[in-house]
Amino acid sequence: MYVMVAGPVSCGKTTLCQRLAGLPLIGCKTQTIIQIGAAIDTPGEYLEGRWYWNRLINSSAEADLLLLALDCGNRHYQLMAGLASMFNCPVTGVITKADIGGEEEIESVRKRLVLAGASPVFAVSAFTGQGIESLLEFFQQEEVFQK
Ligand SMILES: Nc1nc2c(ncn2[C@@H]2O[C@H](COP(=O)(O)OP(=O)(O)OP(=O)(O)O)[C@@H](O)[C@H]2O)c(=O)[nH]1
Ligand SMILES: [Mg+2]
Repeated sequence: MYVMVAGPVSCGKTTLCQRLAGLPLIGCKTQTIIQIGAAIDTPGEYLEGRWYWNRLINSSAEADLLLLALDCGNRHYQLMAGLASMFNCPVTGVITKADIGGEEEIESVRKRLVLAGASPVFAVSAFTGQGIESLLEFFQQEEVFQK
């Protein structure tokens, strides 16, 4: 049972995967699609560059759930409307780096994730642990991500 994580460059996907797997948070650039615990981590470039989308779609075939991530520090990145519909699995939104976002930033990211078709949407921080428990409970309900 796998959760795949996709989102723009530096939005905090790898750090979130490490947090979900209970691993030390070690920053490093993701160069290709890798497995971290029960998560499939992807490079941000694979979402930002449409010519890579086939790789995301292929890898999502292994996933029971896709987490679409966008961070609070990213004020302008627009996810394509209906983006979630290209994946053959349910798509849940994660507002990452919630520790650096005020209400306005969190709301702005939530709107962009919802427009992309992600539902439900969780606000999380891998650094402080905010929202991580709720996300893990959701995985349990959905019977995905058994560590
Ligand atoms: N404030 C804050 N910063 C974070 C958090 N999670 C990650 N970061 C920082 O954000 C930067 C990028 O984190 P990564 O997890 O490597 O981001 P990524 O989405 O995997 O990036 P790519 O692999 O390049 O696509 C690093 O400097 C992290 O320390 C968080 O919860 N809060
Ligand atoms: Mg990464």
